[in-house]
Amino acid sequence: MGVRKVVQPSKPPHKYLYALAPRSGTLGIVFAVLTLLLFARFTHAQDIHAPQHPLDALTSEEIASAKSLLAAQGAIDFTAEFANLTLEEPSKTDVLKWQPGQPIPRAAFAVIRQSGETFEANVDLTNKRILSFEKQVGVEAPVLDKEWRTARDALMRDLRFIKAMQDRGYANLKDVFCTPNPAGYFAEAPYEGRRIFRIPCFDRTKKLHPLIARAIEGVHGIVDAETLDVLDVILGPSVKIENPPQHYGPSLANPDTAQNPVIIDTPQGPNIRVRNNLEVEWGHWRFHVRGDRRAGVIISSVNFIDGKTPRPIAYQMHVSEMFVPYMDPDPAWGSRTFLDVGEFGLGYLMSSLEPGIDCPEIALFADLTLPSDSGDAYTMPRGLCLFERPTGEPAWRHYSSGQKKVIGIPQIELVVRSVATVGNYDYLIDYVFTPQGAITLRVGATGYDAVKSTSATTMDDPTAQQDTRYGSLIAPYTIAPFHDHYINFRLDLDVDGTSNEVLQDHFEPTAASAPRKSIWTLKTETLATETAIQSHAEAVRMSNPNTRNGLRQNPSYLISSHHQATSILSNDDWSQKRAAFSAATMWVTQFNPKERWASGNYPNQSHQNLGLPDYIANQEPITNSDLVLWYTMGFRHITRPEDFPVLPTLWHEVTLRPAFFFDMDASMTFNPGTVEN
Ligand SMILES: [Cu+2]
Repeated sequence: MGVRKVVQPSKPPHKYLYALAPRSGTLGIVFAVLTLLLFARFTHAQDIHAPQHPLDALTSEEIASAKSLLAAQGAIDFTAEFANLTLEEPSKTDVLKWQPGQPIPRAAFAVIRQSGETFEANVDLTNKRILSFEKQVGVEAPVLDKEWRTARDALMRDLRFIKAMQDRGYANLKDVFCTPNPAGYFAEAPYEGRRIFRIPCFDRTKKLHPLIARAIEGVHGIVDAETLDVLDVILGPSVKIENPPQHYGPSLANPDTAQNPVIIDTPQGPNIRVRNNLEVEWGHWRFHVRGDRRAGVIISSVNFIDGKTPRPIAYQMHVSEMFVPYMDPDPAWGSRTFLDVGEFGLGYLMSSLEPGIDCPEIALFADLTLPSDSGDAYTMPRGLCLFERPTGEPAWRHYSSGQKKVIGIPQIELVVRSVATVGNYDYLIDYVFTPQGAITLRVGATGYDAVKSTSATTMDDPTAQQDTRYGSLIAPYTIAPFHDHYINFRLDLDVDGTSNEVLQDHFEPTAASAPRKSIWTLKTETLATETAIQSHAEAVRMSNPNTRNGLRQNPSYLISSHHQATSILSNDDWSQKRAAFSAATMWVTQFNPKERWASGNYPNQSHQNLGLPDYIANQEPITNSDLVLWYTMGFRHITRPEDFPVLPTLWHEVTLRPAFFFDMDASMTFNPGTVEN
């Protein structure tokens, strides 16, 4: 959506150091000094330390080196813009074989726009040479910052647009701002083969709330980003922007009740250890984290220490695509069929995390190094946070009538969080690790609803029923069109090793002898070839047929889902063709390092889905081999007044839960800690 990166000034780290330190005494001072050393290393690790792990993100020096190699060898000139410049991962086999202390091969992958064409480059950073530089035909690279601004400015200079705005009462365009949207694809002949934006505009003067501009209906522009030709100014019925009612506006946010603070604290210090760049240890968990311009955050090498043995669970987990289609046929709204990961990139849209709002004050915050459009590195301050929290619930408990007491332990979990701000929406993306060996992937949608203007103030107004056919009246003069959110996670699970298979547990109603008439029995099917799994009514597990737990059962991880809406758009709808992954809850593919994105490598203005439907087309066998499970988290958003002025964070999740993996509850060996009074 219309988007800018928000780069907030970095806050001095001592604030967090203080929060980590014991509260008083010599021990506290020693702790603070030690933590200062650790923390300084942690926050700036990627800028000042050489890579320590084959999957570490590119450092700023490596980004500079890749760009200068491309320039020195004449592959790029000063006009080149980078839609990506990120780590080219070593092969999975090499990473799995790698041991600390061994050499770390380093390579970069770049997507470059130059002279209206798109190129992919592979650069060997270790040996300082370009491995490949290839033109990509028939694709559109993700949206770049400069073209976003120039396309917007071109529209605002267009005489047809100026006249349309004057007709709507905007003699001064300073009262108007416009936000180019990725255009999607609808097979419209005049735009075929062009790189275009669709550009709606907003009134910046008569706000109902300081955060939310009001949409100027009935005019939007279509601009060629390359030539800056304004191809069309599309006019429709206008809606007069009325002054806000008296009780709406800034005063709305005044709290009328006092509240004592409620905080998360680790009074004796954190249990999280961060080694090298972003190698994390917490309880029995070990994993690696890096930032990436497209995926946002990538979690790799996830192991659980069982006794003394590290047991692999996932080689890699990250968001692979996000599809947000709006359900209003109005030409300015129906084209909003966003594929935010491929059109922009979650790392590109990342916003800094604010201590005390986004993450607890005690969280560990990491700055991330990311590539800018110019191919230079920049630092995203506090792009990631890690924190432990008590859930306020028992991990388990039982009231023993024999002992006449409650036994149990409190539940504590580790959260890895980042936020992508996509226009009006903010998506919190969490990976939550539990002592029981479960990993929950959570997406929290907040920010505010995309809004459309109406003349109706209540549902009693004569036009209100008609106006709200495709959305809800969420405030006077304000409709929020209905829409969906589909977030696909690429889950390269390796349960106890790379050779896995996917099991589907079917529940079968079965006749039973008296006194019962029926029970259900379990029938487990092993999936044979790459496939989409349409329904999640039954259990799906990633299992290892080659290893066994202490009870001689094949270990598996169960996909335990709560938000599994799938798209009900027709298959011939262009947006559905481009985001076909959204029609199935899960997809299973053979591991292939080139298959990474659910809607393909280049979803911007794509004509078809070259992602998952293409990946499974050859129906490769999936028995006892290295597999990737792709999970579509889906939710339909029926907008409501309670979404106004800001959207209370709506959480959606899926849990990867051990099943026959351990010999017993893994949290039995977890010490939740006690606080001395
Ligand atoms: Cu929504």
